[in-house]
Amino acid sequence: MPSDLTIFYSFFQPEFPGPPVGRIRISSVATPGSKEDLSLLTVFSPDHSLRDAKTELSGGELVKPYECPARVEYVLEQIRLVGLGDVVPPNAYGLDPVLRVHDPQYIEFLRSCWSQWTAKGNKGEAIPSVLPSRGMRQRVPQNINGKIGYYAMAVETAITDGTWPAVQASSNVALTAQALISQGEPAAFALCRPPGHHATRDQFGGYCFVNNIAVCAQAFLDQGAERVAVLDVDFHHGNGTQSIFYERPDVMFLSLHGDPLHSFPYFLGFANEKGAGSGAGFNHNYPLAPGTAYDIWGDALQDACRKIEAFAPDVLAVSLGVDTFEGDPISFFRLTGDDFKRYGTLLASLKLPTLFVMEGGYAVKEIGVNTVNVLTGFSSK
Ligand code: Q9C
Ligand code: ZN
Repeated sequence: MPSDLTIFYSFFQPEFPGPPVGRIRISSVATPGSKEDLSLLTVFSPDHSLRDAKTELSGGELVKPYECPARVEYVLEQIRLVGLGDVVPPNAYGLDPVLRVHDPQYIEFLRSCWSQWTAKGNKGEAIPSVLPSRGMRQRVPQNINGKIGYYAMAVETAITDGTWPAVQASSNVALTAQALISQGEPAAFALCRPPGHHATRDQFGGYCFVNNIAVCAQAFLDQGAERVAVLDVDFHHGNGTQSIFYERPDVMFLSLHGDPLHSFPYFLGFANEKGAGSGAGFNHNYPLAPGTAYDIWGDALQDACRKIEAFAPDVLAVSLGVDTFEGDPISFFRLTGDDFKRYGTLLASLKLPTLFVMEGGYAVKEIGVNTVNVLTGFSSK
């Protein structure tokens, strides 16, 4: 078990905090010794379960959220079953790395939203009802019912009692995996929950609050990396990540997703969004039609990989959502279990230090197999 990870890539600062202590060796479920040790480290926190909303606004009803605690427990179970590698707890990084990509007032809103909401006598979970839409002023109201609309990019996602501590745990999970890579691990998996890629500098929604992968990309840069590629393979466009880095040439963002004409988030993710200012040419969207299977999806990924190679980043960060699965209840792609393994292997051919960050995936019973298929496809020689 490596507790002496001292190999630093030349672009990283050696004074960065060390690896987590007290690694957990996951006990065997199958016959001992029967499993390959694929040696891909996972970072996980049980505090994800504090995010346990009762409601999501869906089709005009308040339903049980698709983004539920069982999701990552299934992934963890599959990691154990296949012997992917050690599972380690997160370190606490505080808010500084989060505030490198998020608005301080927004973070203060996330922290205090639930207490302000309940103090107003609201009976249900905190959901916005009025947003600063076309023609309205963009200023922060004082009333929490207005404030929550100001800070929302969509209204399906309720803020609840345990949301903020779970969000903090999620970003710590991501940053711990990021640190492992900065210290020389060739790859690591941040088993984050809640997810992050829809969260902008100052908006939550689409089940996301803090943009974990954007926080990590910025952390790599702050530690000396010159270029980071963020590849988003979640079914949905990573609007938050795109918008955070849209005017920057040091982070290339590439996203394969359901065409926003037909799918959430509807208002961003089109092919002609190429970046702006000095970021022009560093944003690449692949909007894909309903029914897209691996023949088309895999070609788009190949194209994205060629762009990543030309960019020559120091590190690759993958927004890993498996809602591209054919059985996903809220999405319209047709990837099979085997397809996840295939594209994991394709990503390994880039031969880059690679950080995987968990995003979506709502076929809960299959989410473990699909997610771990990407990681074993990546790790298998
Ligand atoms: N009634 C992520 O995958 N729309 N977020 C849901 C279901 C929101 C997805 C529609 C989808 C958000 C991280
Ligand atoms: Zn998604």
